[in-house]
Amino acid sequence: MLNSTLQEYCEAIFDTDSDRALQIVHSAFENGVSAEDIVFRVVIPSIEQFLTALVENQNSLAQHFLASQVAAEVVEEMLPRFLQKPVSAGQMVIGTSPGDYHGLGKRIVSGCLKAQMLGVIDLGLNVSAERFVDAALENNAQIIGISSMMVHTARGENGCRKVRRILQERGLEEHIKIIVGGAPYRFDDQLYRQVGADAWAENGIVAAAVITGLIREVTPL
Ligand code: B12
Repeated sequence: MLNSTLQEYCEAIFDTDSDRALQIVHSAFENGVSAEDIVFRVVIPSIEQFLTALVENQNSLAQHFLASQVAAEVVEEMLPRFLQKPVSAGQMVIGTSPGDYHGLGKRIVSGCLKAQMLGVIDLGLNVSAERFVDAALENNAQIIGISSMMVHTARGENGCRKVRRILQERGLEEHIKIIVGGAPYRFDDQLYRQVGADAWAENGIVAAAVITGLIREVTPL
């Protein structure tokens, strides 16, 4: 049953038919598949499949985008139906760096992370360094995620570098970690260090593992 649900669900995403994808998980749930199995054995494997296919140029960005957005929606719907109350892996805020209006990558990453039990608060586009830090404190987030698609917004003084300075000045470095992502970091895998981030990740699946590691290093406030 689970294998056929996964296959039908992936086919619906492949056809970019989100209504059908949702219908498939709803009918599986009504037919006795647990909320846990829907999340961990259908939705997350589907994102992994679409990401692998994207890397191998076998599907499109639209399909990957849809896979992560539908995943986030299903997870939000299924969480209250878990038999055991799910443990949140942690909390993060995410946004694009000042001057950067490329929001698509951030939305995909957020969808993937929500599907993997991380609380994600999306601060939107063109987020100032002060706002990143204030929002992290307001929401008890251990992680600040900064998305930059342009070289100057990744390297610039007002983005990650400034977030790092503020964390230093306010004595928050042990409590809040920074992860960055976006094309400039893919082209130079040491850039994250130069701009003062704690880590980078090339996509949402890798990001979930990296973030879980960072959260272990955080001292709670
Ligand atoms: C779509 C696009 C746009 C759209 C953005 C629409 C939107 N709502 O997002 C529009 C048309 C608005 C746009 C505008 C501009 N763009 Co543009 N744009 C692109 C394009 C074609 C694709 C970007 C994209 O969405 N990629 C797909 C996503 C899924 O990939 P991604 O963002 O890398 O995200 C993945 C990972 O990086 C990672 N990730 C992303 N964020 C994060 C965050 C964290 C925390 C983590 C862990 C991981 C992570 O996970 C994601 C999912 O797998 C790129 C070229 C390209 N092929 O990359 C140019 C590009 C980024 N744009 C560019 C430029 C120059 C501009 C403009 C200045 C053009 C102009 N003259 O007006 C403006 C700037 C606007 C601004 N101030 O931001 C340049 C940047 C050059 C550079 N080296 O700096 C590029 C590279 C094009 C080029 N070759 O010249 N653009």
